[in-house]
Formats: sequence, C-alpha cells, structure tokens
Amino acid sequence: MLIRKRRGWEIPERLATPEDVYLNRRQFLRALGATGLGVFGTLIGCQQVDGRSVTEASPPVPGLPPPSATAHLYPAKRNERFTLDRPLTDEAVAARYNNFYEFSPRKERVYRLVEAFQTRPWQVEVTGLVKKPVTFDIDDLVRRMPLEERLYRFRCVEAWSMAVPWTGFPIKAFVNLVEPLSSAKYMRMVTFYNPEQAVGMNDDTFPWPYFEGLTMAEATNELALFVTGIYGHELTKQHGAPIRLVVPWKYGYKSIKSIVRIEFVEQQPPTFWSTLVPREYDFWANVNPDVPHPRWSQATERLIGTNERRPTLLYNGYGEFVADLYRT
Ligand SMILES: Nc1nc2c(c(=O)[nH]1)N[C@H]1C(S)=C(S)[C@@H](COP(=O)(O)O)O[C@H]1N2
Ligand SMILES: [Mo]
Repeated sequence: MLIRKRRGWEIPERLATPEDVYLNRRQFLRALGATGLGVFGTLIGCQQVDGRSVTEASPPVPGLPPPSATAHLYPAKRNERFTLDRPLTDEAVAARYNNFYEFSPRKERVYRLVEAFQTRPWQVEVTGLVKKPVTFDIDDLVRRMPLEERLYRFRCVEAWSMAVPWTGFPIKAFVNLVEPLSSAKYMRMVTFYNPEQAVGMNDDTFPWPYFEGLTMAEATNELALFVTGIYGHELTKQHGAPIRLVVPWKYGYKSIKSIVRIEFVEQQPPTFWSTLVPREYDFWANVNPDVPHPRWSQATERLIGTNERRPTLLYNGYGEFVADLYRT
C-alpha cells in the first residue's frame, strides 16, 4: 500500500526487488523425505537435492506456529469447483512476500518479524446485532466449521498477484451459527492489538488496530471465506494466523488478517485504508482493470515468483459469483 503524502519509504510495486527463491516446494519435500525429517523439522546444512547440493538453514516454511489442537484437520478436502487459470504460487515465495503492516510496511521483511507473535490461545469475539453474542476459542470454532481447501487468485491493489490454496470455511456457515439480526447490514472485523508482539504497531501514524468491513450480502456470498490454513497446513503467522478473511474478487487490503472481533452493525463501517487515504482506497475495492488507482494502472498484474505480467480480470475473474451484488 502506498501513502504518498506521509511516507518516503514506500516504493512503487514495479520497482520492488524480486523475491529470493532458493528452493522450490517439491524439492523441499523430496529433501525432507530423503532425510526423514518431519514437516516441522529444521533442515540444516548441506542436503542432496536432485543430485545437486543445496544449503538451507531455515525451516521450509517460515512463520508456521507450533501445531495447534486442530492441526490434524489439514490438509482439508479440496473443493474442485474453484479452478485456476495459472500455476499456484510457490509456497516459499508467498511466505516471504506479505502485506502485514503490524509487523512492517516492507513486504519482504514481514516473515522475519513474526517470531514473537503468539497465535494461541486465541479468542474471537462475536458482538453487535447478533442473536448469539459469543466469544469463541479459535480451535472450538474451527472444529464446528466445515473446513475445505480452495484454489483462489489473490490480487493486491499494488498490482502484484498470487494464486494459493487456502483452507477455511464459508462465512455463510459462520453466519448461520451466530445468527445476525435482520437489522445487521454490515459485518465489521478487527485485528489484534499488541505492539509488543508486532513491532510495526509502534508506528502510531496508523489507526491501529486494523479494521475492515463487508456488506452482509458480500459476507454471505459463496466465495467469502474465513481462512485458517494455507498450502495444506495451518496458516502461517505472516499470512494472518490464526484466522483471516479472504474475498478474492476484492483487492487484497479487504482480506483482514489475525481477526479478534467480528461485529454486526447497521451502518457502513469505516475501514483502515479508507480512513488513512480515502481518495485511494475505498470501502468497495472490487478488482477492476478499467479503474486505475489514482497513481497507477490496474490493467495488468505481476505474478509473484515468476514475475509474469497478465491482464487483470474484472472482479479478479470471479464475476459469475459476485457481479449480481453490484448491478444497479
Ligand atoms: N491486519 C492486517 N490485514 C491485512 C493487511 C495488513 O497490513 N494488516 N494487509 C492487507 C493487504 S494490503 C494484502 S495485499 C493482504 C496480503 O495477504 P498475504 O500477505 O497473505 O499475501 O493482506 C491484507 N490484510
Ligand atoms: Mo494489498
């Protein structure tokens, strides 16, 4: 996200350095198999991979929290309805290129700063215009929800994109459980607040904690997910553990991470980015190649990992699911 009037540190996406990818996932898995290390094991020193020698001193997936009480639910069964028009992004790339301002405004730094972040125990409070106000322990909530895996495109407003396998549950299932009142028109979500565990939150030019919102029609759309896993395992911290939103027809900033509160409200709630820079980041944020950002085109996107350029699709290619929401 770029805030011209406040910040000198922000660079246009096209000037960002390519991620350093030193080993792809398949090679990692083969290396793990060859050494008998578990998926949480640490690979240290020199490994033979495909006859080549590879030096690797960090876990294959940085930022994975210790296995939780619901870790055995991953990988969940894939829902084959959602198919991609492009290869999946390499997990090693997606895990090292994150927007999570609570840790750093620099995407390639976030994964190095999440170690102190504690994602268990974790509660999610459900409040506002709802029949059953409740505070869930995250693992109780996950056990009650139908987990599935979906392959989705994901498009950041900065014009980079990825394609990843999320694991989560439809927000519709959650809404059926807690039963918002008919007066509830919007669902508001809030991120944790803990500057001791998240160093970026010490920067008080931002209105912490991060907050977002959807209309009830958007939240209960078939595509809208609460996500608790990625690449067949629990969510990593940098992707928003233990629970985040994913709404793939909208720009990435709508997909709020590490949620602690869900509120049902009557009025359209302000959002973090629309509060900071209203002229550039509105409430709706539907992906649209024909509506440029005030400072750059949205016509194409860069696929992280390969740096391939692709035309951006209206609603990120999900018009068949969501176009009806926006017909006037
Ligand atoms: N709490 C919180 N949620 C957030 C953000 C953030 O800074 N803080 N960044 C958003 C933006 S701009 C994007 S593009 C996505 C990035 O998700 P990813 O790192 O899993 O790719 O998270 C979104 N959710
Ligand atoms: Mo973003």
